[in-house]
Amino acid sequence: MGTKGSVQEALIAAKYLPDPFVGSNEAKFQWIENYDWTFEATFDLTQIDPGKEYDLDFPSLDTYAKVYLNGFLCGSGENAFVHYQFDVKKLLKQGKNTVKVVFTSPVNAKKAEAQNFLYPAPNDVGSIKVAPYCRKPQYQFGWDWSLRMTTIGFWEPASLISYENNRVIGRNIRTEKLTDSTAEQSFLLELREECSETTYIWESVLFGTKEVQSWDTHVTRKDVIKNPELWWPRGQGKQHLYNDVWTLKTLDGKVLYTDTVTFGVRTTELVQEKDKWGTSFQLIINGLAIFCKGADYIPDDIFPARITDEQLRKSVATMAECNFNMIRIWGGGMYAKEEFLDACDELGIMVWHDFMFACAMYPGNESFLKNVSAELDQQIPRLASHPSLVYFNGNNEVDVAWKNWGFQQQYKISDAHQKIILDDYNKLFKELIPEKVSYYTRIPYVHTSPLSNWGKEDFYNHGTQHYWGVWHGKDPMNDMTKKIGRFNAEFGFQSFPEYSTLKQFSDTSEWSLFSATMKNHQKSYVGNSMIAKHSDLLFGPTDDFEQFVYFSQLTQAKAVESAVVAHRLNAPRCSGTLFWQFNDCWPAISWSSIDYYGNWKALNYRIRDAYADVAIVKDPATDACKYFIISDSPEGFLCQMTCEVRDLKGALLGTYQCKRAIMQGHSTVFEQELKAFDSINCNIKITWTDALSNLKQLSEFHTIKANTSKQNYRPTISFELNRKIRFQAGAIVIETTEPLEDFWISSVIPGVHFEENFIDLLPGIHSISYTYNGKKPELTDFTTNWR
Ligand code: BMA
Repeated sequence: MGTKGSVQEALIAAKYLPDPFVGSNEAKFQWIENYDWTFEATFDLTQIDPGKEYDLDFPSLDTYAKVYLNGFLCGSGENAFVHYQFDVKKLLKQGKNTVKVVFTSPVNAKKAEAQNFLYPAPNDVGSIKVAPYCRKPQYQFGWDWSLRMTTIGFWEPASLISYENNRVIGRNIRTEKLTDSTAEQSFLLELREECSETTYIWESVLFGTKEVQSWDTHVTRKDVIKNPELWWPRGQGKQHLYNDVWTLKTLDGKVLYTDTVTFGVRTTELVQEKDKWGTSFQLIINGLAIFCKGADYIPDDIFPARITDEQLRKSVATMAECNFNMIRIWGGGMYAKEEFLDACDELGIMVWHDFMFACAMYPGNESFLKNVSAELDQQIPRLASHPSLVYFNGNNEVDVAWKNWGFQQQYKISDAHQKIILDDYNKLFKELIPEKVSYYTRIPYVHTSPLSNWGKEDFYNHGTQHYWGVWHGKDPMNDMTKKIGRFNAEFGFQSFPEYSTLKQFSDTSEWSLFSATMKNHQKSYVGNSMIAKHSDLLFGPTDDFEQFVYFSQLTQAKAVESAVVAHRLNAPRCSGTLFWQFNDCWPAISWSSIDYYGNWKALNYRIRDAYADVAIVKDPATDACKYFIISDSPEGFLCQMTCEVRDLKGALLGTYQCKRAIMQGHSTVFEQELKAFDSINCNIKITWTDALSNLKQLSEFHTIKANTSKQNYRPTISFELNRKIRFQAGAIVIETTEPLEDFWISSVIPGVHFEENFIDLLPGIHSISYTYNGKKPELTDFTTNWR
């Protein structure tokens, strides 16, 4: 015990199978899911205390498992989202003990049910679609950005836990009521054993000691905080967190539990009202309407056991660095881990959490609902105890799929079966889940996202929207700036990852859109032709694969950046923008803004600027030289701005100044002054002060015609030598006599991160800082692209 992982990872570690990410190795793993597997481990116990209880504790069993201790069955699992505890007191031995976990493969476990009655599951690429029946991350059955890898094993290590009488296995913290001067908080501890009407002593450093009565498996207390300090989303105030220490004791003084507890005080509401545009979807935190900015989050790895707490914290730190205030945990993956949510609490990232159902229809029979209930009873209170968790969503695209994807005809579903499927939907997403959510929390819940499909004009006026008209439809790229929902929970465009990532899974001889390896790493049916179509339109066709990779990133950045800017400019009609998708679960061609190895694509750099709380942005919908200042800052401020216009050789063409009182929302800057430059190539540099009086700067090219004079030109690249040496950091100097548009510097060595990238450089000397976490890069390790 003490280890974690899956059959698949064990076979890789034993060198029986190769790295599934490389080439088309994925195919070599597919047989595994058709077999049942047994794990065995031993541990020594020097002593068994007869006065104590003993549990075999499995934070995760993935998925269909029977657990034996010393040859006797002690428990079983059927839901990878449930934390299992099995009472093993009677089975333990002094000395050597043997634990055996026998896994039935997810396919074997569910194929009879799946063959019997069909629930459409278009992303499941297996021959028998078992995904809807399996309470296991749905992306592992195949997705349009994921390989198929149905892991069998443990995401976390198992352990043996001993305790006296009872122990605490969960908690629930919530703000019941908030006024200007008080917050009413309720706190709950969940006990391992039922113990109705037992009296306990609950000590709290913040609130004092109380005698509390248990009911069922719960003990609760209510306390009032006077003049509470609130938890706010990033940009709207501080993320105040209260730290407490709780101890639960029996009346005769035995300690059942003692732990530090961190919580925040906030309220969260969702307004969905008819208004002059249609139907709103506005999140209100502590009484204040918030414009939500962020992305959709998928699991960081196809192998859940590999995801480290450090990685989760780093992801959240990057979100904060990129000015997100929200992240959506998408329903085809896994429930967020504590480390992830702790980081969101600390950094003010609001969490929109889907329940784990996506793009398929799901059963609603008694045993399925019972299984889901076990997951809800654990996950809802755990998740909801975090102040960052502000919204629960029933599923990803299940409702929209049923109504619009043509399942009924495609799968020839009889009327009677259609009725069953729809009833099942209602039982799960309109009865069971909302009942559980309102039982445990005050957090708003809606049964699905999106509430409105993309397509017809009026659809964009109501509730949540996943706009896929450019990728899955034939809409022109510019529609990203026009088809604006009331809350845009998904929209995106794919790109290729950078060269160092491509090298991890392909040989340079395979660097073509048509190689088997490249095709296997593109899982969307739309394929690379959609990237090529828009890239060709924006940047011209190219036969050079490496240049295409670069263009693909610029195309993606342009698509998504223009959308989020349009969404922000559309506030308050529009109240949120979450692009698809933040991360990757393997090195792939996908919608991600950060690749599997953590490298930032062009999109991620652009998003950081576009999401700034106070941002200067160019009009995304036209080619005009028109700039807006957008502020999410809760307070107004006075802004002093200067604009310099130069030709692309650097000669000054004009200087303009203005002072503006900036209120929340947006206003136009330098529109009249810049009209004269609409149809010429120039560089626009705007310098201004933000709400905190920081000096900020935007400098970019406004190019109408491509500059072809630099085709064979090479700038000089060197290391900056006079810089104070920081640990694992450096700077690159770029000396150029030509203007370099969208200048990209990347490293063939993994782990190098550039502070800025994909930037416009006028002739002159520029420097870009970088950090590295592996081998120190040499000059020859850097690759550059520009236009
Ligand atoms: C959305 C998501 C995912 C999918 C993406 C791209 O619908 O919810 O299911 O990966 O589109 O097609």
